[in-house]
Formats: sequence, C-alpha cells, structure tokens
Amino acid sequence: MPLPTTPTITAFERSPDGGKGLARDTRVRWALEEAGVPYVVRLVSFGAMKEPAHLVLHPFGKIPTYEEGDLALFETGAIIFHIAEHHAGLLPREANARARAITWMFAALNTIEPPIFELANARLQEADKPWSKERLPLVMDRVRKPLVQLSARLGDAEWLDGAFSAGDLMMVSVLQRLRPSGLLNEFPKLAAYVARAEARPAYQRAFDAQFAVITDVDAVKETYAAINRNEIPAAVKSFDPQVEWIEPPDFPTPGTYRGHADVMAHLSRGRNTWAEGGCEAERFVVAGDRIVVFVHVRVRLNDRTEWIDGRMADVFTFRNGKVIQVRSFGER
Ligand code: GTB
Repeated sequence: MPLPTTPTITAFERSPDGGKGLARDTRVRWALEEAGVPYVVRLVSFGAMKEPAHLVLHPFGKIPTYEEGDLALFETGAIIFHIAEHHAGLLPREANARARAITWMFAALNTIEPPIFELANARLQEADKPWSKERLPLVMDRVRKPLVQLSARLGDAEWLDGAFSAGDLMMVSVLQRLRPSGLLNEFPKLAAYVARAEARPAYQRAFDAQFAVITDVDAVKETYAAINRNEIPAAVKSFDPQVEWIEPPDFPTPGTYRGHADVMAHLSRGRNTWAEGGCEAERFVVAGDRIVVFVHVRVRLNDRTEWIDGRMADVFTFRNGKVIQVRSFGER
C-alpha cells in the first residue's frame, strides 16, 4: 500500500559528527531512498529536542522522528520497518525470507548495536575518567565477540541473507558507528560489506543529503548574519551568479532581482532602511534541494521609534552547493 503523504523526519540542526553520516537520521534517509520515497526533514536543535513540541513526537527527546499523515513514530527500528512494510525493495516478499530479514534488523539493534554504543560512549564520554584506560579493552572485547560471529556468518556472501534487505541496511548503519574506533578494520569481510552497502546509490543520496544540511544551513545562516552586519557581498557569497531573489507583491520592495549585483543592490537598499535590529534564522525545513527558513525579523527603521517584530519565511533553492533562488513569503 503506498504511503498517502510525504513523510517528515527530524534530524540534528547541527550534527555533532559534522556530517559523517553517523547520526541516526541517515539510516532512515537511506531506507526512504532505497524505497524511492521523497521526504521532508525538519531540523531540530539540541534545545528544541527537549521541548514539549518535540517530546510529543519523541518521548526521549531524540532524533529521528517520522511523521506521515496522522502517524508519528520514533525509534529507527520501528520507522524503517514501517517504511519497508509499505514499499517494495527493503523486505523480500516470500514469508520466511521476510521473517529472516526482520530477524537481522533485530540482531543489528539488539545484539550488535548495544556493545558498539557502549564503546562509543566509553571513547567519547568516559575518556577523562581515571578508570577509562583500564576499562576500554574490556568494552572492545565485548564488541569483538559478536563481530567474529557475524563475520563468520556473512562469509564471502554479498549480503546477510540473499538480496540486500532492511536487515543489511540496519546492520551496516550499526557497524558504521565503529569507524571512529578503527575496530572495523580488524574484520576485513565486514569492512568490505559496509563499503559495498555504502556504494549503493540510495546510500550515496542519503549521505549527500545529510551532509548538505551542514554546508547549506551554514550558508543560509551566514546570509542573514552578513545582512545584519551590513556586509552585503558576504551575504551573497554562496549565491550562484545567476541567482534570483523574489519578493511577493505585499512586501515593501516587491519584484524579482536577478544576478549578484541586482540582488546585492536590493539587499543593500532594504538594509539601509534599518536603524538597528536584525533577522534571525530560527528554524529550518529541508525538502530536496530547498531549505525553508523561518525568520524572526526585529528591526527599528530609520527615524522611527517603534520596532517591527514579525516572522516570515525565505525558501532557498540550492544547485551544486550554490543558492540559485530565494523566494520570500510573508507571515501568513
Ligand atoms: N534508539 C533510538 C533510535 O534508534 O532511534 C536512538 C535515537 C538516538 O540516540 N538519537 C540521538 C539523539 O537524538 C542521535 S543519533 N541524541 C540527542 C540527545 O540524546 O540529546 C546518536 C548519535 C549522535 C551523535 C553521533 N556522532 O556525533 O557521531 C552519532 C550518533
């Protein structure tokens, strides 16, 4: 049965891994890419994750979440299982093969991930503890033991059980988390298995999309910061030379401005009407090559005493890492 609406997932506004694809939204993006389902990503800050609006979606205040019509899910296992149930490509049709692929999903999450997670915690959060050095070998051995068995089961096969499935997707996503420790290199068959999965076009698209968040959101933030500093050339630094900036008829300066010079003149004109204040990019929603930026405008215009305090949205369209269009929308 096809999904009725475009799903929305959540991801870190700024992933702590700097775009290495280790945050768990990547595995959900990958499943959606394998299934050929377009999706939207709402970016959340660490603060926003702990607020009631997010806790309704995720009781533990984490990412990713998954919304599709009336349905809201958390836990990547449940999310990917849901996607796989509703789309071809992630679970075999034959009942027993399907049950075995689901078993591998559980094995990834229940048997392989816990010691890997523990190792990541030991390396990142316990490194300064006096007992850390002594404990680490023990934690690493707990990771090695099931990996020896997993490697033996995989052998020289391409995937864990016949064709690529959600079981492989989950297992590879879990094994990737080992990379910073170097431990995966002790298991050449597993390292090759991960590399094979990462070569899949769907994985590449998922990786590129999560990486683009880092670069594109930074570019967008810098646009507003530069406007606030009144450094207009810096505001268009990430803009394509053929960029167009479109303002709606009910804006003070409606029209379509084309190219760097025209857009800079437009931004400059607007900026020079401000006495003080600025624009803050508050929230981001990513849909394919577009980022919808919800902006809080708080400015006092020249020769005025009252402040303008309102919200608007700008939609940035990117192509090859450059902004090719900005379209502004009013509060409504
Ligand atoms: N069991 C849940 C699931 O599978 O969905 C776990 C969800 C989870 O741990 N989410 C993490 C989170 O939201 C992000 S993925 N953490 C924020 C918080 O707890 O406040 C874990 C993660 C984080 C960072 C890296 N990294 O930097 O490399 C990798 C993985």
